[in-house]
Amino acid sequence: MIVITKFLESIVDFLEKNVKRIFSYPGEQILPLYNEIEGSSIKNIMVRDERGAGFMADGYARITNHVGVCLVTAGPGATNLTTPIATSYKDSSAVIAITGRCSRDKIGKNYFQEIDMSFLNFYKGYFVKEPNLKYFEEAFSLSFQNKKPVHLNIPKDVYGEFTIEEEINLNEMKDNNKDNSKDNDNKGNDIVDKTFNWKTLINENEKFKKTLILIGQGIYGTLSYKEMEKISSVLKKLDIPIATTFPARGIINEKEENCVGLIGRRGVIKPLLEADRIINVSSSLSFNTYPESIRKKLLSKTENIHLTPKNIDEIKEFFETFGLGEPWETEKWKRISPQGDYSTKINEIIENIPENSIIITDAGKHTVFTCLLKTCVVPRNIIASHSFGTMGFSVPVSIGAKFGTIDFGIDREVVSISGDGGFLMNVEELQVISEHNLKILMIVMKNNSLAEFCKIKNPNINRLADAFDIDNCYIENVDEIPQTIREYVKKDKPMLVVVETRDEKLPRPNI
Ligand SMILES: Cc1ncc(C[n+]2csc(CCOP(=O)(O)OP(=O)(O)O)c2C)c(N)n1
Ligand SMILES: [Mg+2]
Repeated sequence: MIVITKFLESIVDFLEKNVKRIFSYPGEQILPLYNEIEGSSIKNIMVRDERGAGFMADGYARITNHVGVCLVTAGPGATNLTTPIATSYKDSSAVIAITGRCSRDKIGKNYFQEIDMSFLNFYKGYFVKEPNLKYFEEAFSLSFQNKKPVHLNIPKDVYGEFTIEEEINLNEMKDNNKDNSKDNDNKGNDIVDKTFNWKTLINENEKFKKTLILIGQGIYGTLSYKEMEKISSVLKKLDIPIATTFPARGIINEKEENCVGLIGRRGVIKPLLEADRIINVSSSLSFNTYPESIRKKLLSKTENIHLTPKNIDEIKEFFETFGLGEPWETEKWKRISPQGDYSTKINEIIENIPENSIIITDAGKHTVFTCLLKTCVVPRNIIASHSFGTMGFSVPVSIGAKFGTIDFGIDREVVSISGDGGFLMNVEELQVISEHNLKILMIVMKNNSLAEFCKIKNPNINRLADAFDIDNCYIENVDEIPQTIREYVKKDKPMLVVVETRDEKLPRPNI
């Protein structure tokens, strides 16, 4: 029997099979899809600003290593998504952004909310010009495999048409697609992309006395969360020193003997300089990892391996073979000792939350202090906007990460650390935390300044939390931190802690 289905039902059926949850905000141009999802098995989280939807999808994707999906309307809904989608693009996070559009006959005719939305195609975007699920299949697969945001722009009238099941030539689909304008794989243009069989490298092992393995977050590939956690037990058995980029921290427990830890601008430099060969496994080698002044030199002794494993066995095979390289001693990354009031308080927070907490920072001084004070022991111990430095990131990304822990059975606390500037940027999403009683510990470091830029005046942040019916407290003294966190951990609800701090200069970056 041939079943003929309307495209709207086919989409929801596809989504039901592929995602547990989406983050959305309604509007005229997506209403058919929005309503159909409401009546489906997919959990629909209504945010309070589309930026929230994008950031939540990002947080969800980073902790689960699955895709995070957001759905917003045309025009202003889509423009509000630009910052989170750019953030997920720069940080390689698997976000699917679905946007609405007026019906096809009105496109380009100055219709209400009509605008070319290809600005969201930072990595890839599809204009869904006909009712074919291939667009969805291709978008989900690309985003999941390559850990990048992919945009689907759907005109309203397509929903009501019958689904076409015939194969589309995907290349043709791309070429014919006005809105599918960019195809950018985000490689630094000074990195020579050598795609070769890594097994040939092993034959050269004897030529090198000091091989450093450098790992980036690309190594999570399409592993399940449980497999991400297992990588450390594979790596710790190797004799060879292993360094990580910031997003990959915790991939090997930083307390392990052979773990060099964070290298680069905020990490150690010596191992990079001392190594006679660096095997870069799945890192994009940003300027934070290879700082400008030594970049050329480092690139000249780096072999790039783009390993995107589908399961832990692929990682085992690769590293066990490489473990044959010779052991050598080098400097390791060490956490700093807190100096002033700001770092002492951040340190006290880190010391008192569970070691495996998912800490989500914002952009500012607290980001750097958290990075320098935390020893990472598990993957995604710190989630930050590493490459885009986005203020307003922490609260909504924490919400997405929290929903990810719920959906994938990940038993870890979620702790958001923001500055008083960044916290106010997405404060409306406190409503989502309150409505869903999400157990997130929100810390606001109140130094009454925007980093080194300027002084600021703040509203009464505790009263703001009251307005959202969220438990909150105000701390001036570092001694109050342990007790406050102990009590929080026992409860099953969110809390906001405003920590008054004196300002403190940041340690200088390495180079
Ligand atoms: C959206 C956005 N706007 C501006 C900046 C530039 N910027 C980087 S850090 C910062 C100040 C952050 O202040 P706050 O959130 O209070 O954190 P603190 O440095 O005080 O810990 C600013 C304005 C940015 N990174 N992102
Ligand atoms: Mg501040």
